[in-house]
Amino acid sequence: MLTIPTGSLREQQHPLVHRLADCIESNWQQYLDLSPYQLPDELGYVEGRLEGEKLTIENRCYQTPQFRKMHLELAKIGKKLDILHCVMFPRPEYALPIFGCDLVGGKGRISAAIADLSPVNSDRILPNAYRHQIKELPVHQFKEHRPLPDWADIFSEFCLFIRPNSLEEEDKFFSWGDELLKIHCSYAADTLPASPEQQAEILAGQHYYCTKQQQNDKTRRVLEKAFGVEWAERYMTSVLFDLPT
Ligand code: BLA
Repeated sequence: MLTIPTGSLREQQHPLVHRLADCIESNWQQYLDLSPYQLPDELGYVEGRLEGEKLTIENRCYQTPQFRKMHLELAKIGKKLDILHCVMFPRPEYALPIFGCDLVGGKGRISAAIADLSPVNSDRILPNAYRHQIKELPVHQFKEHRPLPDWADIFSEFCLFIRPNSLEEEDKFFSWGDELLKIHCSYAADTLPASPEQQAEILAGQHYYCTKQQQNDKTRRVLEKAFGVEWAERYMTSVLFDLPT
């Protein structure tokens, strides 16, 4: 069994980032058979400067029989910005949705918390097993739901995008993310490959997902300011949202 290193950047980050990073990794360990995934060499751990602040990016990346790439990225810009980014890309042979989660915060509070299991089949509806389980989860109320931008038509009907308003809401978001991961990892661990026709459809759906995520200007702008336009383009298309082949 592969041991995930403990600690690191998250110890200096917002508590919700820290907890969710630990939670993601413990679900991965518990349900899936992890092996390392090699990111482009110089992009595993990155330091830069943004408006006089130190920017640190720490990437952890794994693969399993069902997942091509499971990526957890933590980033911190001085005291200004704290980021958790996580995407689990299934291998296109499997009819599995894409788990994605992003936490963005700064100056002690989280401004954006989003989590989804995004379907990539052509009807863009989650498999029944997922829909049944998600519908049985406790319904959490949040004071501030945030509107999704135009590129975000990739997300499911269950997508949660909020600004947490209290510790209690942070806890509720954390639990929701944990539940989604448990549903997803346990289902994925037992899933069998899809038919060849389905696989072509899945590949197209994953391409669509990645090209849409690459249109997130807010992510791009942060990276461009710290590392330049070309670096940001390469990072978004080869580390964050590389297209499956
Ligand atoms: C929003 N993402 C953001 C914001 C920033 C970043 C600064 C704006 C926060 C706000 O409006 O409060 C920045 N996110 C980053 C950076 C990285 C990152 C630099 O992950 C990586 C190094 N984004 C994802 C994933 C999802 C996602 C996996 O990476 C969803 C599953 C969504 N982020 C997402 C959405 C927004 C966002 C929907 C809001 C965009 C908008 O309002 O226009």
